[in-house]
Amino acid sequence: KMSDILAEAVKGAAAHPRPEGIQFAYGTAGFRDKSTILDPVLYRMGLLAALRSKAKKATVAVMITASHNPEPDNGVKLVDPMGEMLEESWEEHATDLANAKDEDIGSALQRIIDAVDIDISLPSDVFVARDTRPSGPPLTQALLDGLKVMGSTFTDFGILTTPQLHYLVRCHNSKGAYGEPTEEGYYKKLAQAFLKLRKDAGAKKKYEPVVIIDGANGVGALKTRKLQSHLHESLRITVCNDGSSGKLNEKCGADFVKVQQKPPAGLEIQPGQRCVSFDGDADRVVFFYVNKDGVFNLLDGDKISTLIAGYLGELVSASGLQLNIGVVQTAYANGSSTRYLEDVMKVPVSCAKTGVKHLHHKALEFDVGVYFEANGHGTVLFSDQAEQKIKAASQDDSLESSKREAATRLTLMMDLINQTVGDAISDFLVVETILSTRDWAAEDWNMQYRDLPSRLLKIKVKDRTAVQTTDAERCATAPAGLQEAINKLVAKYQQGRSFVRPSGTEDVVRVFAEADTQANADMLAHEVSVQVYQLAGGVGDQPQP
Ligand code: G16
Repeated sequence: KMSDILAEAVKGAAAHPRPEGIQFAYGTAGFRDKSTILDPVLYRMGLLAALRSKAKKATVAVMITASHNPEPDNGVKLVDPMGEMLEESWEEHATDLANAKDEDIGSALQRIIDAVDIDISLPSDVFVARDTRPSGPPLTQALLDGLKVMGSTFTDFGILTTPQLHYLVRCHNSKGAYGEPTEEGYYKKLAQAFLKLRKDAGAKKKYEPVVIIDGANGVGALKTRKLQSHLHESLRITVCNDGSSGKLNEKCGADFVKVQQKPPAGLEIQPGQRCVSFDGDADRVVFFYVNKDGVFNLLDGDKISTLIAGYLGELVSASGLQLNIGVVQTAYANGSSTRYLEDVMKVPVSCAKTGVKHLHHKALEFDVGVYFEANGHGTVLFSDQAEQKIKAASQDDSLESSKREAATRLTLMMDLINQTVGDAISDFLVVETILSTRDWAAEDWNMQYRDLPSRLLKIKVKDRTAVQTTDAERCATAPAGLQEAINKLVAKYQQGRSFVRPSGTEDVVRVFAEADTQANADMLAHEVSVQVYQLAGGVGDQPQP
């Protein structure tokens, strides 16, 4: 009975009391905070996940991770049946429930049930996984308590990468059409596609099948080891920062490498050696190398999307299919990448707000939508129609063999790409495939266009919601006067561009700037930071250059 379930939910909250005076918010990637205060949030997300499953009449998933954040943090995000991010209208329900007082949980649940019109008597089923954080197991327990109170069935997969969980729930709900719903099935699907794409590889002059992976001391390292045996001798991978000594994300991982613009600790790198950094839950990837003069070169999400869009574009034309390809970026995309895509490659580019869900939506507008955040989070979406056309062409004996072969390669690329969400392991294999096909070293790839120097800073303020933005975060609407100040500063610099936005995963305001030289990008970022500090209620000392 409904009243019994609600009463049980309230009773269950006694073991997961909500601390006074904290407001939780479902942000860019779910809830993120110090792990020590998240227990009540996890319990409540157990309750919510069961409701979501009932509402969708399908299995949903819950991932426990704080991804790129430091090890003491943790977080939780819900995954919808086809492996998408939780539908946006439910973020409010999640926030409401997370903030409900223990005794008010019943009425908070009732509000959601009424608003969405959920039949509570339906069954619910939830897939659960976590990253390698030590706080993961107790937080999983809190989540499972919530699920049990709701009478939900569940499968706890233990430690997985975030994209693996997205993959599993899609496989399960598509009744295997997307792949075998097991971790092994994931490795098999990717490895089979990868090995087939390598078959006609031929002799290489520049591409070397040797790569070093920085696993951020997290789950990506563990899972890459598992993948390795499936790849046989096709790729020689050395996994560093595998968690055997260092701390998660500390001086390593994709976020560190991207923001600091330098190699992670724990790697011994030869000039030209291709290196790869994953983040804490392996949904982001960036590449880098050090040239013979010792200069660090980053190949970030923008370089990855340009590489992929270029290659898929070639395959589509070679197949003779009429499919439009577009790229989705955020305001963080390097200005050179946008210009290169639009002016040289003639590919349409759209700009979305930060957060994969926003990019994902926009990418759906194309037959083949390539979306990447500069930080390395992204993937490719093929519309159902595109997928059907490609598959049909690959089996059409009446087509010229070159067209059929191009279509066949496209089907293999579709298998290699995790279309549910950005996936470091899958994206890494996609890039390796393209580099090998093109016979490119990292340096050749990097030469496609030259990045404008940029700088990303973070500023602590009393309340980060004081900063508000519009136009895909490129323009600040609050606090008053901030955008005018930014405009004035930007005008001083050649090729200057800058914007600010409140982070959705950390308690800071982010400041981005790019300009003609590194010194200018640094100075512009600094000057804008001072404005944020002064106008948006900076905390602590004023930023120093
Ligand atoms: C998350 C989101 C990304 C976002 C990043 C930073 O990444 O999934 O879309 O770019 O946070 O977001 P913000 O600037 O709002 O803090 P991850 O890898 O930490 O899950």
